[in-house]
Amino acid sequence: MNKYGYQFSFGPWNISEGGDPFGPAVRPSVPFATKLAALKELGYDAMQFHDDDAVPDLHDLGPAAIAKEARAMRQLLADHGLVAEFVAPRLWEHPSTIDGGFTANDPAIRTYARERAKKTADIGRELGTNLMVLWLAREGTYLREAKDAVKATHLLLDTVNMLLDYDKDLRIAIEPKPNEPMDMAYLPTIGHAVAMGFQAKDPARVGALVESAHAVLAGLDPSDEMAFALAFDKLWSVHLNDQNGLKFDQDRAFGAVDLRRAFNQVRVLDENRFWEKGMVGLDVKALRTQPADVATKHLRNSLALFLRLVEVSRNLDRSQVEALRASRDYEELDWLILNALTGR
Ligand code: GLO
Ligand code: MG
Repeated sequence: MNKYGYQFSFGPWNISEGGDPFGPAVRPSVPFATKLAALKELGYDAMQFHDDDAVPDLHDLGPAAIAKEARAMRQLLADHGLVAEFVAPRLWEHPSTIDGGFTANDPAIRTYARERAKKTADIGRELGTNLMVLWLAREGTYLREAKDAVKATHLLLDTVNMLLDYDKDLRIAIEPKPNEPMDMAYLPTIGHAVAMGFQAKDPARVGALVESAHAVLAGLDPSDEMAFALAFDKLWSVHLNDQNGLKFDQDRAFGAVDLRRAFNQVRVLDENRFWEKGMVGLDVKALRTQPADVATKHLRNSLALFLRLVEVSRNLDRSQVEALRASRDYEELDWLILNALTGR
């Protein structure tokens, strides 16, 4: 915890080997224990998990063994003074889920996906977190005719309701992304996620996670996406990072591409006391060019930049901002912000 009250998190996938679709890993894989130590050293407070980050062999284990492994992970975190922020079902790698899980055309695969998500909820309970993130990676299509989109929407809603029934303490944060790996995802924006939540059987337990890069890929501004969720008290976590235009999902260090866009995300979060609502996750990836011994600097930079931008936001002359809004002198407001961002 820092003096501003924010808690920071990342996931084991944020210290990676640098493989991309065109080339193999270029750094050795880092053992989980080393990642945990790095998390602490870098000033972070919590780890984010996929179900199989916490329980790698979950496919081969029964409920009791899964619970035991998850409890051991919770203890390991506690030994480092850390906690788990959330757990997410990794439904995009298994051979069964090539065409999605919850929205697959094959009912047997839908059953697999739902059963796996229930295991994820069990793991979360043992890890000491009731927050489940649903990044619905393959719940979409490459071609529109491949699935029935109305049915798919109902299948997603049924899945959310099933999970809410299964675990009465569970809170679900939907992490939308418009594309990649699919051409088109069924829940591409925060509006979609929030609508799904309001339609669910217990709307108070369904919220959203905004990832900066995903909003940019949807052609939207991440701070406005965050604001929309905040307006309905639905923003339960964020994945801050950066993205250079409409390309592949880059997961660049926070603020590395567009400082002003980063500033506005921090401003919106801070103005709405986000530190009381959720953790600040940094879903950032080291560049493939980064040598192995310096491959956590993206995490260092992202956290430090967030805190600097909190200061910039808090030091803004609010009465001047109000006056410039009132007089519609947005050129002067522009200058005020640019001065703040350049340390004047
Ligand atoms: C990929 C997503 C991914 C999720 C993570 C948690 O584009 O951002 O990193 O956030 O798997 O579900
Ligand atoms: Mg993410």
